[in-house]
Amino acid sequence: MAFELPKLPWAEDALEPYTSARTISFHYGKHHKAYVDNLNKAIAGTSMESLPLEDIVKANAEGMPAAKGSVFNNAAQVWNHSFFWQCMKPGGGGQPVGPVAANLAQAFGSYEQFVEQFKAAGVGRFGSGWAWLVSEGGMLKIVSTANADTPLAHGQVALLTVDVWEHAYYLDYQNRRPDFVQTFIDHLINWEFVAANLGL
Ligand code: MN3
Repeated sequence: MAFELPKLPWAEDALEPYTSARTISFHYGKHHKAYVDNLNKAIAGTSMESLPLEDIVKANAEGMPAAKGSVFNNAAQVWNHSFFWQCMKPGGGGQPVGPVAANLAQAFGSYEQFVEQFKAAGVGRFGSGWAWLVSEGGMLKIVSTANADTPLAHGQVALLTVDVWEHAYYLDYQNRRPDFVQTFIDHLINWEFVAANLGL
């Protein structure tokens, strides 16, 4: 069974004006689709064809005995993007309420400190990659990963991510990555998805 490009959780223009339909059409319709197509080509005729995506990512992570970098890169990018779309929603962002807010305050001291650290992780990632809120051993933390790397490969549970590859923002924000990350925080985060990932 080949992997399929998952449906977006909203219409391509639903995140405007914060992320344009044009950005989503390239990011989802070209970049994400290419990762799916390349993964399917890479695993065709191998024993990986019958594995769940998460298992393919973990088995091909750096340092694993049978790891293949090209399989990891495409499988992890399929997973990362499918996760990323769910991290956004029209009318999202801003300070969460309820149990998620309490979890952030407990882990980072305040919502403002969470924002500062999450933004620093996204803006400070040199080159291409991702900023994440993860849970590791029951503790919330903020990490950034390079290129296709993903918390799945490090025993961490992903709770929230923002894609900081240039293709995620260049059409709308050009070189202004900090503005994109701030806008993601203020207007796009799907806190209900984060709550679900926390088991709340
Ligand atoms: Mn991307």
